[in-house]
Amino acid sequence: MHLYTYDSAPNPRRLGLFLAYKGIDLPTTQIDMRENKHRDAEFLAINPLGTLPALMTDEGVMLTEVIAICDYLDALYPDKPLMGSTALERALVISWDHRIFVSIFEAFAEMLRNRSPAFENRALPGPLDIEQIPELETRGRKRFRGSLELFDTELGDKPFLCGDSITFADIDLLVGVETARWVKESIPEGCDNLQAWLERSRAALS
Ligand SMILES: N[C@@H](CCC(=O)N[C@@H](CS)C(=O)NCC(=O)O)C(=O)O
Repeated sequence: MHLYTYDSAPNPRRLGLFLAYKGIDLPTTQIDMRENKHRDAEFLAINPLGTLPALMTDEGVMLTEVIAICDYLDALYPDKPLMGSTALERALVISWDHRIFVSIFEAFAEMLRNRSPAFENRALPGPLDIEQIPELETRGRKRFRGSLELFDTELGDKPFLCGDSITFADIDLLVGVETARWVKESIPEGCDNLQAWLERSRAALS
């Protein structure tokens, strides 16, 4: 197995926290995204999507989606499960995770990538040239804040998103919330359940 990643980027960090919690150590190559190394022909020959992280399995299959990599590794390394231990728990983790990806990570990308000259013609991650739509920045902020307010209500007084123990869904929301600093967003005022959850999740992962 071989992991290609860039530790400080948000999607690689989702996987990095998963690996650290489970104590999994993989042979790894860092691809410097600040230097645009993920768009070099050399890396595109490995992962034609040009996205990170990417895991090459021992069978020579390339996995490019963090949720799939985590699900695969949780099955291979069952100690300290993060993807749920029953069929229902697993469904809940995937359900939360999908919602977090769509409503938090995509909202973040809308805010980050639709104005900055650094992302000109690269408004979406990946190999396609996609023009910016500046209005999406405002929509991203609305999606981000509104989704967190909904999550706050749904979380209520549960310790973690899926119940009593931390799962990959909590890791994803934590990375989504912490990365939002880049676009000057955070947990909205009054979301006290989420604020307490964030402290609990940080402690569980440390
Ligand atoms: N769908 C992928 C997303 C991976 C992704 O978008 N990673 C970002 C880094 S945070 C990336 O590679 N961006 C490449 C680009 O901006 O062209 C997943 O769920 O893992």
